[in-house]
Amino acid sequence: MGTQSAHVDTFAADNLPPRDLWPEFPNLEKLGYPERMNCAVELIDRHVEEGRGDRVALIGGDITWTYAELKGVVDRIAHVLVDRYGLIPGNRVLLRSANNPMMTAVYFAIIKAGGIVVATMPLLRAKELKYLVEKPELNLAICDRKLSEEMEKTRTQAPRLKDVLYFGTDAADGLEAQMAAYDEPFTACDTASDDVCLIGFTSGTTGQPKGTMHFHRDMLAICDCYSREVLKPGPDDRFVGSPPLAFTFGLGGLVLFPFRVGASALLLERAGPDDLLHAIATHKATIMFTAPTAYRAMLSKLDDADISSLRKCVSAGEALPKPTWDAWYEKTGMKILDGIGGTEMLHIFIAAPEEAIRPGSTGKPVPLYEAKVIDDDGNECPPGVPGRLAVRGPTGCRYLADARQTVYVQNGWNITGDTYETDADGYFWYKARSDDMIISSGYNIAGPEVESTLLAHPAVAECGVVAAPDPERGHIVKAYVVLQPGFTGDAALVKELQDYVKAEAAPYKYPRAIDFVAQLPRTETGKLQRFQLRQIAETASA
Ligand code: 3UK
Repeated sequence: MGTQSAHVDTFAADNLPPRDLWPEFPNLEKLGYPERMNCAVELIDRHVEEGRGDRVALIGGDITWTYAELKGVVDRIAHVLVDRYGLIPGNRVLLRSANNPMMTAVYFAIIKAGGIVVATMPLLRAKELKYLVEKPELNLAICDRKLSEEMEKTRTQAPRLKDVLYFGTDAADGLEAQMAAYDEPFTACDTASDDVCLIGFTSGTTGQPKGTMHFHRDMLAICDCYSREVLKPGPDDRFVGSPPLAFTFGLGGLVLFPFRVGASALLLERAGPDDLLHAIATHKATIMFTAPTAYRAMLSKLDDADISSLRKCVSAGEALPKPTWDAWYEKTGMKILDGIGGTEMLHIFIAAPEEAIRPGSTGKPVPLYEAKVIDDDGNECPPGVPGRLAVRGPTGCRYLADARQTVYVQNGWNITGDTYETDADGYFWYKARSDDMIISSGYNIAGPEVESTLLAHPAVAECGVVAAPDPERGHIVKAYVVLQPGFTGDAALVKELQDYVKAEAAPYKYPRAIDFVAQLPRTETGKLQRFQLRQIAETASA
């Protein structure tokens, strides 16, 4: 066994899955991490120690903090947590805030003190928050005052939550007031590199959300694999984007990656397409992280925007359709970096650097990761044959006390739930979530492929394609379409779109039904909620 855990509260160790249900971690040793490390030290203090303390770490609202200033804030918060709230290594702390510098400082203060962060999406309600208090058995929450309403409701519904500490307030019992009493440096908890520091909950469309447990070393591994090898940022980069920090896509892309190289992060509490464009122009951002739907929404606004500072754009969360990639390239000259990641894997594990991109393909396994497409018996599918995506690498799935561990991890591989196909050159092509495949008259049809075809038609702004029950065919392909301004959703347009798909794709894939809608149901992370569309389709045909 490795080095001793620093956790005094052994909840994490007690609730990790049994060792034989963990995935394998090939290539982990190649990263050469020491047995003991605290990722807060590696990502923040290291820059101060090595003379980069004056560089800007965080910008947001009216705050600009250098690395030295951020370290000072983190240290004061850590003192408050340990001294006044009795935090001991291994305790879980719930964190609730929109993306901002203070949230980030609290995040690292918890980790620096040896605690475990349970970050939550700002839009969650008390009913959902209650589970995120109870499942990880925590008794302290730290929350932006602006979000106090649901927090207070949560408190009445989850009595084990003893303390709620607010920031963004000048109240005497608020975090800022309490921090003022401390100005000594805080000595980081001497954690093991495989001590848990984050429990990231999946958004979970069905059943309870799953808590994914990540170690200090995992926080660095995603920086040293995807970011260093594919994204390749430098210290002068300024990162911006939309995903919440409670979503690990946002955590990595907006905080860990810039911090690993001593770059700057611009954090926006509101990060819709207009906010993003405005922030890029104002702060001269160079690297953007957002979801495919935001790229599409920005396309029509680029003429009035100044994005000349931008040099790299990353897309993840759902498939990036080729028409979106093409349109962005045509308008900006930039090749969007698509990448598939997951909460279980912490971040992106298949992607391609600009020079190796094949538009429409997700790419190849990120260096130090391995991926394959397998059939129902676990045998590898040859190129061109769709199957289940399996991956392994330095990070991987460990659910917090959850029987679904054996669904995600099989034979040491992480099974993401996606249907993929490889080509002869080893590129990976996304088909659909495995449970989103449409079976119509015996044909297997991937909804996202039909969506991608429709998106290339000038009338289509957004679309979602799902199975609708049909007495004869079992299911039919049904499209929900949001139109571009200036188009009318009438029978003629339905026919035109159907003919268009028949001409561009195999005719059996064309949507036999098309509904025009004002918007599509999406998660806070920008994902299309296909199960919602399926329910609407079912109700409509009943
Ligand atoms: C889907 C994609 C096609 C896919 C995430 C980057 O999305 C993230 O995590 P989640 O746990 O969802 C994982 C699932 O989302 N997906 C994500 N990216 C792509 N499908 N192309 C893509 N580029 O079904 C995957 O299994 O919410 C993404 C980094 C960190 C993340 N947590």
